[in-house]
Amino acid sequence: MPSLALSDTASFRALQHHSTQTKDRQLRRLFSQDPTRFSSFSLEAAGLFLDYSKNILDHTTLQLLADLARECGIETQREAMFCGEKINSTEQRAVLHTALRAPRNQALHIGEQNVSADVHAVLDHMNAFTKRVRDGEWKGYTGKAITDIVNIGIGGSDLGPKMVCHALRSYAHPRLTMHFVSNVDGHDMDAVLSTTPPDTTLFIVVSKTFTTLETLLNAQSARAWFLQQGTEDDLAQHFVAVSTNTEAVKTFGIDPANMFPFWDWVGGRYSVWSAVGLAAALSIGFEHFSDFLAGAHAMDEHFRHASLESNMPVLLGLIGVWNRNFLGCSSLSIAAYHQDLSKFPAYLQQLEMESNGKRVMREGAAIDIETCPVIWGDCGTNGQHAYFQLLHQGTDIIPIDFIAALKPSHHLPGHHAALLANCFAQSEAFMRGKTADEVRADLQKTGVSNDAIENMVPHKTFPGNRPSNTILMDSLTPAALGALIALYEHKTFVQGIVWNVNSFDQWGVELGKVLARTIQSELIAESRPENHDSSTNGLIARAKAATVLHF
Ligand code: G6Q
Repeated sequence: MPSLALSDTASFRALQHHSTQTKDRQLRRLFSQDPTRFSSFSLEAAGLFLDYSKNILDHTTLQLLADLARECGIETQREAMFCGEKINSTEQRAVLHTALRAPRNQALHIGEQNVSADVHAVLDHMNAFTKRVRDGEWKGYTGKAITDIVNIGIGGSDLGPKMVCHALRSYAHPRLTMHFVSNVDGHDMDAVLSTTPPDTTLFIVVSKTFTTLETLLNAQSARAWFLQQGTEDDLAQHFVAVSTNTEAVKTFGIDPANMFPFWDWVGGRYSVWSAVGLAAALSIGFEHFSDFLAGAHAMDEHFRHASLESNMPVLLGLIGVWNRNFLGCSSLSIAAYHQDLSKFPAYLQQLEMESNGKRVMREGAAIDIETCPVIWGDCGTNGQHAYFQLLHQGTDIIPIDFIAALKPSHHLPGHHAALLANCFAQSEAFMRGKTADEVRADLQKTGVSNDAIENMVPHKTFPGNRPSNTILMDSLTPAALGALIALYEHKTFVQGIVWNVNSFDQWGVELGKVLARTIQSELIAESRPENHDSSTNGLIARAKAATVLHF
């Protein structure tokens, strides 16, 4: 682990030198010079295929990046994570989401805790519970089977289960409609409560701390709504909790028998594998949820044991470092060519930006290079008709991760070939671009004048040389999704180690949890606020005047 600034390490300097020597490299030329480029720069692991040949790099770049990873101590840190060392240094916690998806016989103890026994006890509880709800044995207070499930949680207690339920909706139980309420904005809860029948709705209150304002307020509103029809005695059939905080769950009024625990060594954004994934397990069934865990475990095994040079998460992470720190790319776009992955970019946004959006090193000194790029994106082909323009011809170079499944989970003829054709055509276009001569030749065929052609050439020219990765899976199964998420989790870990940040704390999020408290009390109070700047005072006063009855 470097205690020096990263830019002072030998491997970082070697990469800087290499990047200045190779800065004019063109992907087009790299492909035409080496017909084996695709096979040289692609690999398979845990059911996923990664083509990274359309990045502006060569074998030397990769070797220098692997040297950097080694100099940063990636192998030691990786083992420290898997073994349960307290690598989350600011919170003094282990980081063990990998233990949540390890098989029952893979023993792990940390301190007094038998981690694998505890993890599998909760999984067994989830198995029994999901079976009862799905089979219709778990009844609402009028004796009818559950039809609607509302997951109340925010951030890591929402994005994971919501994304997984959506991604695996082709596996969903036909009787169960899944809802997710996260925002403190009452419109979110109101919209759900206006459609759900109280006697067949099950609420899962998901909060690691059970102190999060949004979640507790939403849970209280759901409880009050429920009690308009049901009684206090009926609550146990309609409210379950997922948390690390048993006392707060009891105080809220949820029977601890209906609580699914997890542990402080599970970070919110890494928690979908724990009981936080209960909504997903209810929707897709426990067997499929187990396949989802197994897919992630297969990626864990690959990440833990493969050499750095042939390790998919390591390569994805190091290519990201190359693009960010040596090619100056400040954002990464995720293009999921699968409608069921439409919530995946938002999930990755939290995973990467909350983990590595940091400006000090683990030891506390300021970092002297750039860290996490902005992560954003949407589904292909929709993005092509919106922001892809900027990706093709804008002034910034924005690398793209294309993600696609080779086989669809629908039977509509023609659609899947069109989808994949667009995915592959876009990555080709980003790589090749279109030269001025190619534009001229095209325009000449249309018979327009030379003057008109020259006017159009700059507008129709594409610089190309835009880096991209393409990740393919056979089809979007629970196992493939598990492997895909684990791939990005470990990629995030690799980058965190290289940038020497603590990827497992989130002080910026904690700040948000306290910031609004003062203003909320001022909004309700009689007096005018005076303790802020004139803008904040003015906004508060305006809100008080307009909406006093609703507070
Ligand atoms: C995730 C973050 C954050 C967290 C939410 C909800 O890594 O810590 O997104 O998940 O703030 O917190 P609770 O689960 O404690 O309600």
